[in-house]
Amino acid sequence: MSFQNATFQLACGKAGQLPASTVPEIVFSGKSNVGKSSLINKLINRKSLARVSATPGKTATINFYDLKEFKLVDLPGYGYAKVSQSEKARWAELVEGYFNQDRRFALIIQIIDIRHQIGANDAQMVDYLYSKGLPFAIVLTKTDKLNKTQLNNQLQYFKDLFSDLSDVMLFPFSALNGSGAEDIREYILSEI
Ligand SMILES: Nc1nc2c(ncn2[C@@H]2O[C@H](COP(=O)(O)OP(=O)(O)O)[C@@H](O)[C@H]2O)c(=O)[nH]1
Ligand SMILES: [Mg+2]
Repeated sequence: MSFQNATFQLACGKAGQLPASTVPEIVFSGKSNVGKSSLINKLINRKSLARVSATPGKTATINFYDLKEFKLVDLPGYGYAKVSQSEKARWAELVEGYFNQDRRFALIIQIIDIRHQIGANDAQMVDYLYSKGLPFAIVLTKTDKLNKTQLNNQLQYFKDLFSDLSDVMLFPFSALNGSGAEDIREYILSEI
């Protein structure tokens, strides 16, 4: 199994149109603009297979990337303030519709910006994953934006925050310099 030769499979905007789950799925969840697409591109060594956007709130589809033995699934981002009520409802229907299906959820990667305190939406998402008994790990992204002291402080903050979730892994990561990518790849392969 490897991260080579990923292909884009499809973008799906409706839960009823999701493709059947045939192989294990690695799911990427997080706030708009947190760096989901950048993480996916780094893991598969591609510059821009997953679309990286400077404007948050655009991707309201679930995107599937095919790696033969498993799939990477890019969920639409949440928490973008300018999104309408009806767009929010559509997001919830799509994401809950996805998680309520009988699928092969190998690992959910919850991505959080390491620079800030956890947002209400992020905490809610972690609670949701936990309460559904889904296997998940946390990736703390944009580490390149902090100096060493800030980085250690934020790592400790998140370790303390998630200390109740004893077996949940935390991975610091930077899409800019790639640090953390190999650990995340290894962990994903160990969970498939
Ligand atoms: N410095 C830095 N910028 C990042 C990192 N990850 C993502 N970005 C930037 O954050 C913005 C949003 O990234 P994107 O991957 O599109 O986020 P998504 O909306 O969660 O898919 C883009 O401008 C990226 O270049 C990172 O680790 N370090
Ligand atoms: Mg994206």
